[in-house]
Amino acid sequence: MSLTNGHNITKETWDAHNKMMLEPLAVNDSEVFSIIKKEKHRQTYGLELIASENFTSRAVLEALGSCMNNKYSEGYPGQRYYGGTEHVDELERLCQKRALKAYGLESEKWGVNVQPYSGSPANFAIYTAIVEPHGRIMGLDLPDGGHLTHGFMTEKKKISATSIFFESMPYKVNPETGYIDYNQLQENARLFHPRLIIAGTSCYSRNIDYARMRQIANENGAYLMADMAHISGLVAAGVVPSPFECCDIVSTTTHKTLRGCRAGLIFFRKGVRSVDAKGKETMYNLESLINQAVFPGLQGGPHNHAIAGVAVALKQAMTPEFKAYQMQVLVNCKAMSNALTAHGYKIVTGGSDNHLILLDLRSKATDGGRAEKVLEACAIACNKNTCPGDKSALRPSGLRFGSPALTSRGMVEDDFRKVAEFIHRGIELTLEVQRSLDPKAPLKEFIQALAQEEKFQQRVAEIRTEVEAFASHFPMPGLPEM
Ligand code: DSN
Repeated sequence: MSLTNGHNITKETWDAHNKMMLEPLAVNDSEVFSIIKKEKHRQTYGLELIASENFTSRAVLEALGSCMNNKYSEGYPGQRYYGGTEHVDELERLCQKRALKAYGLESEKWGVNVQPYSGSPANFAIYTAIVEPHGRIMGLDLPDGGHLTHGFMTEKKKISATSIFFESMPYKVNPETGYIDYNQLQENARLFHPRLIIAGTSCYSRNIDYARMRQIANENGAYLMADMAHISGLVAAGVVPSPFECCDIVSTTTHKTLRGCRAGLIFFRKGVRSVDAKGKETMYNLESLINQAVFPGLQGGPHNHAIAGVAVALKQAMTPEFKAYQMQVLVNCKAMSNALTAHGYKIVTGGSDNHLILLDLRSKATDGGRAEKVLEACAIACNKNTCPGDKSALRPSGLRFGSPALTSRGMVEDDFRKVAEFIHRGIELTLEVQRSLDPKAPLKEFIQALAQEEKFQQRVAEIRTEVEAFASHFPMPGLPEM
């Protein structure tokens, strides 16, 4: 036995270790490699309609998979707790500069923190920075299209930490129209006196009236924050209204319409916040509060590989090609919405100003959960969602569809009309399965019938084969093999 050192490690073991460190994934871990290959196949041969998803570019994935992953750099550029940070400093500064430029912001008036790991930590950092423990926040209720981190709780339970550590009073959409009920928000804000109002959504197909929300925030001396996660790519391209004009703070994820890797950003205002009747100025002090809340308040070392990926995505977001893409996202969504309306479906609010639609299945005597399962079996990925006025979040009656991911594969309006046709066939099959069962049969029984009855499996196979043949014509962005 030839030993290499005093730890009883043989030369063979040490050589094997060194070889392991250089092996490609396919050789080193065929189990993980094969799962990734299966997921790649699912993405390539399926129709990805989840409104919050996208296919990022090869360049972003290369940056994400780079040696930037290896570096610790707690702190901020120029003030780190580790040595060897000269290149991550350069990277983080570049990412900050690009983030401001992508949204047309001047560095005297706005700053940005590019370290949040994703949207949920970004939002929690904002509340930690400016809302005292048990201070009051108002966000759009989750069943009405808001996000968990906008203070979600049910009658029985505080679900999100944002409703445990802060006092949350949600606002709602009008159950008839599906539009945000700004009048009700205004009335409730006058009683609740929130410290922070959140203008942001994860399932809302219309533009937000930021000016109206600014006015409501001003009446109460509240901060106005936008969570533009869903629409941040559309905002960067200038094809939907920008929240920056009216808001004090803007948070976003970077992997939805913005099409980067998974991460988060927080933009905050700098300079003069308000001027009173005597001309006395009050200044913003958001920069240090937010930076401290992100690090060291909530996070440790920034994910420098993610910052690299975000920087690349932001560069792409400033190109004419990106603007063309976002314009196509909008028209594709409208084409899908119109085609589904022509098939007799009800779309909440009657259509869409952005990248997503919410289909209301209440008039079809089925629900989102069942339809989602059938569509999934047919290689169409979307998600069940509550519709305004739904009595129970446990049986949501809607399906949410978004156009960003398939538009990244080059699809245009005609392709989305074809996609709508596939969705329609999947929902028709859902109704057939449902008709074969007791109307009160639980979801489990529905799934069993779908999986076990030959006639249903045959129909699934027919649709799936056509979906896969159709999807395979469109190129898949990203790394060729992964
Ligand atoms: N979970 C995301 C969505 O699907 O909308 C939001 O973070």
